[in-house]
Amino acid sequence: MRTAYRTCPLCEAACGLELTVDGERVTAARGDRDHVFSHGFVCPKGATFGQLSDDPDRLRRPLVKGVEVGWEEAFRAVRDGLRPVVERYGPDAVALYLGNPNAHTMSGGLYVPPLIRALGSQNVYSASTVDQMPKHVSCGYLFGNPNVIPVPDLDRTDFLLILGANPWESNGSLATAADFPGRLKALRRRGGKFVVVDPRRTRTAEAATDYILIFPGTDALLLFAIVHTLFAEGLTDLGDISGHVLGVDAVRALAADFPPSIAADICGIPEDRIRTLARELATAPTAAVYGRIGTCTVEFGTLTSWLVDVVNILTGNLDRPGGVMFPLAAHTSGAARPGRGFRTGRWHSRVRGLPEIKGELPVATLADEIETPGDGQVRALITVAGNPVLSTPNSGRLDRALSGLDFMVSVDPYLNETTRHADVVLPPTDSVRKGHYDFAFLTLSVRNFAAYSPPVLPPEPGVPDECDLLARLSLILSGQPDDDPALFHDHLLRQALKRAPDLDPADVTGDRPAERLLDVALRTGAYGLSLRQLLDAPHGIDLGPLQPRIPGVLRTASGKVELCAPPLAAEAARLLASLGRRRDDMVLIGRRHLRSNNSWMHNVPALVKGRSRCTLQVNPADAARLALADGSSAEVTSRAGTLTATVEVTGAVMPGVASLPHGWGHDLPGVRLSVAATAPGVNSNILTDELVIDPLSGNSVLNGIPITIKPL
Ligand SMILES: Nc1nc2c(c(=O)[nH]1)N[C@H]1C(S)=C(S)[C@@H](COP(=O)(O)OP(=O)(O)OC[C@H]3O[C@@H](n4cnc5c(=O)[nH]c(N)nc54)[C@H](O)[C@@H]3O)O[C@H]1N2
Ligand SMILES: Nc1nc2c(c(=O)[nH]1)N[C@H]1C(S)=C(S)[C@@H](COP(=O)(O)OP(=O)(O)OC[C@H]3O[C@@H](n4cnc5c(=O)[nH]c(N)nc54)[C@H](O)[C@@H]3O)O[C@H]1N2
Ligand code: SF4
Ligand SMILES: [Mo]
Repeated sequence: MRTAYRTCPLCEAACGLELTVDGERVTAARGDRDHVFSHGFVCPKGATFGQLSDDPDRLRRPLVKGVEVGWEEAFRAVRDGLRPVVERYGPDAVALYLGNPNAHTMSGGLYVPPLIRALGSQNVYSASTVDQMPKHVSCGYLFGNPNVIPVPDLDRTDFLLILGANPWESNGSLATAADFPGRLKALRRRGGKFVVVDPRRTRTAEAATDYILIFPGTDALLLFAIVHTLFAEGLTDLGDISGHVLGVDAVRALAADFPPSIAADICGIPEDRIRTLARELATAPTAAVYGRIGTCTVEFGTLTSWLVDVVNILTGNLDRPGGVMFPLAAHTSGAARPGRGFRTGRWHSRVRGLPEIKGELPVATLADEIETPGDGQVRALITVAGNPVLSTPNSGRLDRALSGLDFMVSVDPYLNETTRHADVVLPPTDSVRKGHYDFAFLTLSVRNFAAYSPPVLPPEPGVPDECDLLARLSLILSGQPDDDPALFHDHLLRQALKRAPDLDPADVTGDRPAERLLDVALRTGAYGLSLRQLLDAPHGIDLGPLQPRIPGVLRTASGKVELCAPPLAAEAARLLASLGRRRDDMVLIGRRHLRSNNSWMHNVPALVKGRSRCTLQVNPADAARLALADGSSAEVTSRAGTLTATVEVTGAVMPGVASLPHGWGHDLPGVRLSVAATAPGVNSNILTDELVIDPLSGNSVLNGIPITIKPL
């Protein structure tokens, strides 16, 4: 028996785990009390870390047409499947879908970008367009770099406004904060306040100083009304960054059209409450506005995400302690560079003409590209760590489209709703045998820190690491011999060293390819750290509270914060034009549960035991009106599809709103998830509509879906 320390890879909170290892098994996982960031916090998911490795349904060997084969045979099948498509139809005929766990693996951070380059296809899709793309786009326009996203300074703020996020269950997103609930409790203990805006009285709302119910999809109006009030009452004060901001008057002009009197009715929030919210934000010693899924996965997602930061900027809270700030991760240099600004639409999707954003196309149009014949039709698909059949809109249609592909390969540990369509499934080694560094989330952390976890167990002989898998896929796609991934690893290291001319290659250390790449990034990074230093610090290295970074962080053409980019002004006009629309009688929103993780942890017995959580929540008033009894079945219909769900009558959702979680529906044929199959639930994305997107980001609209509900 021994103890090992490792960062939890299961959500964005990046907690330190203390693992008990008995031979080849992790028998227990608890919070690492000495961790510099999480201080012993662990949630029920993290506590099951070892059980994922033990899951008998987890694939350990590759599958070709559902049959277990050796690794070389599997790669031969991939080569034989992909090469002819590329050679006959060109690279655009191969699409790539990247799922969420790529943000939680080193292979995702280091080997996915070169995989995309090796593929050379315009058909790159990811879970980002069912998630945070609106925030990337709004920050791209504001700051010139879509990956520069300010996070709420949770530990120092006096007033936090949370819109469309439920960190009590999700543990936070686009704000890495281990023990987010604990940090919110500390905020209140030090005399601060936090207010939650949500159509559902969530656990976060219950713990808040105050919560405000809002009709789904209307946050842009609420925020515009706040901006209107700030100007009308002379409450704007940009503070120290005022010399670095352009476009304040243009925003003032836009906001003139959106007084609280207009927002009140549509949002369902009294005018006075909107005004006091504006005053609270402006007069608190420090304040931060934070928006997440409920502000992104809506029709005006980019506009809403932008308004979140407009309020932060106008109240003087951008880039100051207690406001919203830019983290500085150890693998990034943080050096000031001139910028060229942000733009989208370097290419367009073939069928719907949707603009490219950050090198990808909206996943809402993947089925179009597969189903529509013609030049450039998608005929083969690679998925890496994704389950789009459960997680993307009108997934019933995508499910059918996938069966029409010539070839599909998935890098995934499970035979699930998506990978059952794959000709070849390549299972990655499980997390216990992977090293871990959070390339994504350390750039979003509410406090700067760094941590690296070496693999807890050594590699199994003859089993490739996930970096090897992606290296071999890249070699296949670029038409090179693929049997030796080391060729690719060396190529990446040479490229990294070329970008680091001051670094002596002989100084670079690391037992594995990913470790050497990390070492280069750390040594050339903002703090001059090294892999060795992180290996010597199993509980992480604290790098202190967030520091102001304007103007060095900006990459706009002007070198300033560009508050009112033309595409956003045009969206404001579209919002204004939408005001006359009739409100839908009943709309669907999602929700998350602490013991769930999108679609893929429903096979862990400890997490799914007890009452089914996949219920359709409706307000008692709607239940009475629609004759829906608690526990009964109801048929739910949208433009995209129909499903049957179990009704849960609860005052937690506001009238006119129903809530169904996503990631369920594990009863499709060919799926090998024996625990999940015992309580499969239903797939809420049967109902979401692939034709309605946030135009600036291509993001799917997953909240506020018009539905009808009928008792069965
Ligand atoms: N209606 C609705 N739909 C939603 C959402 C919503 O709120 N409402 N949320 C959206 C959001 S925010 C997201 S991020 C997406 C998620 O969408 P996806 O990323 O498509 O789906 P996941 O359920 O996260 O599936 C992750 C897959 O990765 C596999 N996996 C796990 N670990 C690893 C690993 O280490 N390596 C590899 N190669 N594979 C691994 C799992 O087996 C699973 O197949 O869903 C979106 N869909
Ligand atoms: N336990 C658990 N944790 C997770 C995940 C999980 O599946 N389970 N998924 C992870 C992932 S990939 C992500 S991206 C994060 C997401 O992290 P969060 O954004 O915190 O996740 P949600 O719980 O979906 O919170 C979204 C909230 O928005 C509300 N909402 C819906 N529509 C609207 C609207 O129009 N306006 C407003 N103001 N609110 C609205 C919903 O009621 C819900 O409470 O969670 C991560 N953590
Ligand atoms: S909060 Fe997230 S990172 Fe922390 S233990 Fe739970 S799943 Fe893991
Ligand atoms: Mo997500």
